[in-house]
Amino acid sequence: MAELILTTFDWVPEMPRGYVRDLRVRWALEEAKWPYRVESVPFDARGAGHFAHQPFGQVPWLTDGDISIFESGAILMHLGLRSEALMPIDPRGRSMAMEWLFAALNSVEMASVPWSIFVFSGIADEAPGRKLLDNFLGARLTHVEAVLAEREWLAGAFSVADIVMADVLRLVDRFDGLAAHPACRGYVARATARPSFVKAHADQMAHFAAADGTAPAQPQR
Ligand SMILES: N[C@@H](CCC(=O)N[C@@H](CS)C(=O)NCC(=O)O)C(=O)O
Repeated sequence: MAELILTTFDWVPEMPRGYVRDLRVRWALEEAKWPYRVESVPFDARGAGHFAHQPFGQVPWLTDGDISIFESGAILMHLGLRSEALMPIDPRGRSMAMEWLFAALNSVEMASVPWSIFVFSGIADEAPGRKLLDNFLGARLTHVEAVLAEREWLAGAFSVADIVMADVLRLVDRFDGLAAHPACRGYVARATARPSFVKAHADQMAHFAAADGTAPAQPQR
């Protein structure tokens, strides 16, 4: 197997620490028990080399031999196709993992990110558009809640779909958006109690703390 190199920013402000999407990749690599190296690109000065790997100037991307792949979902799919610890190998289980991986990104995160930007920005509850976003996210969460009330993991065994869905829901939970969705909350708690998440989270915190000389914070959900 070629050396796996995960690239993230050298530093980010306090607020996104613990939530930068390289965490999804770290988590998957920990679950698969594959060694990897972390490289950094400047947060403040994004050069042509950065855009050559990630056309939006974002992170993360993964280098696997002569393959360089961006988008956390695509990276997890790339890894999942090579490890049963990340994706079932039977066709039914595999298609379930894939559909839920896309659902996490394209049905839930598409609602949760605009909502969390609104909430994080401190825009008043009665501001125009806020109700629309609350309802949009609430509808998606209602359906995920019904599914998670019935199963431990989305595709039978734990898979990359759970890494992405739990990470998406974790951000909503950070802003108290899961208060009315106990099954979603329980799922986030279950997923983030996994040793691989705890290590991935601690490693990300340490990575960013090293850049500004602060001590890493305690692991959080
Ligand atoms: N859809 C991308 C999103 C990547 C993304 O939003 N990365 C953030 C860090 S979590 C970033 O690089 N933000 C800096 C920016 O957008 O300029 C993925 O899942 O990989």
